[in-house]
Amino acid sequence: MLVPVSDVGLGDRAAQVLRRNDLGSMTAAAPRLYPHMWSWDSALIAVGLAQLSVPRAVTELRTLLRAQWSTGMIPHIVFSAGDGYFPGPERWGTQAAAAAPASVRTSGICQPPVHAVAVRRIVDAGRRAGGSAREEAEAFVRETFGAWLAWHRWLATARDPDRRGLVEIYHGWESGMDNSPRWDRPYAAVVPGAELPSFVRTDVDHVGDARERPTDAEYGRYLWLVEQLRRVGYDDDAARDVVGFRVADVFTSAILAVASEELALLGEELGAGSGDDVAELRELAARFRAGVASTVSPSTGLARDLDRRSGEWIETETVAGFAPLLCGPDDRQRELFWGERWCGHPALAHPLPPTVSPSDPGLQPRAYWRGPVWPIVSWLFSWAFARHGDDDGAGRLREASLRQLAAGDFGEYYEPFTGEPLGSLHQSWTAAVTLDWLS
Ligand code: 9YW
Repeated sequence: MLVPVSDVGLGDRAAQVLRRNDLGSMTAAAPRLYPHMWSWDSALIAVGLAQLSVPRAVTELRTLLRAQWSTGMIPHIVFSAGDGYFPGPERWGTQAAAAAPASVRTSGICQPPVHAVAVRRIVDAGRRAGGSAREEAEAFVRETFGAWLAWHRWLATARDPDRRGLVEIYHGWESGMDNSPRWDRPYAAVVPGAELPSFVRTDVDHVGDARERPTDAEYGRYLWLVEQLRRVGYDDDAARDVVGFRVADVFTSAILAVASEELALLGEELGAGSGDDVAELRELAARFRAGVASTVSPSTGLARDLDRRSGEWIETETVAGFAPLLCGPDDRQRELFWGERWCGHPALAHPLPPTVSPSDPGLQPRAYWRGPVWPIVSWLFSWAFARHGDDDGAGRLREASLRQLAAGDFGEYYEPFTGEPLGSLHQSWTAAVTLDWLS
């Protein structure tokens, strides 16, 4: 019998969320709103699971890898048997795609490559626990190194055809930051065709206030892009030519840089992959780090995305502008991050990075990726700060986040000025990063 959540501590409550959302060999991203496995969620969920059980964390990532496409792409959704989410497998129509796996139903686009970061955390947890946990974690790296390498290689080729060191995305969903104002300009050029099949949204049924979700107009554009990709069978070359949204995403590029470095280190430490593989990953890390640095605006000091269709920089001040801080220490960015335009803004409930600068009058405090604080974003920065030796920065994010999370609702995102949890509650990755912060 389940213990009532109010009777247990934060770590126990977080563990309980992961147990309740556990579908067996995958974890639903959220109990009702997202009844399937999402790619970057599953990686962060594995980070939390590793604190509870290394074998269960390994299972999560094995399930994800079973959905990997023959091109190397890891799809953004792996569908469970559950329903109630739109667009589901029929709308994606990936069965007809040559590269899709035969026995698993998936979407046809990807999400940020945080997976090697999760593999590193699983190895760390395995080593702390010792014995069979250590053996299993290390064996998992040896067994799956080639699959992760194929994933990074796909991003570096299919999605960076000109070798700029920037990953191109074909859908805002691929950034993980679906309706961020970063994408407003490129989306304005996406005009749904009359052939767009009609649709009924289900997401608005699962949140208290529809204004916390993207609008119907936004959804029409999202589904039109799916339609364009579906019609070319999700073929990488054809997709590049037909899709109405092509943006070099600086945040995803930074994640690819740092995750490639982690994978190279794991390969070296554990004798997984060849010397050439490790060297290739190091080259990718250097290429994407340089790509990220090349986007920094001299006036704002923030990194920018590049709209590949219009050739224009995207100047919106969002948290993605701190992409260089994921790659390594950067004094100017560090000052900005903690300064008054961001975490040091006096009106914030907690000194944590909102998705849009609190000094920007366009910030919408309750609207999804247009203002709220997302705990997983704070976690990524705290992980990166610790990795680069900035223990003070990592500690500050950890403490503020644990204060934000103390009520134990594990919101999908939080109102930046009041600290109220928003979106779906009992969100798996929010609970997972809480467990990591408590470890
Ligand atoms: C959707 C699952 C996903 C996240 C995304 C987030 C949201 C799905 O939920 O997208 O239908 O809106 O934007 O980053 O992976 O948690």
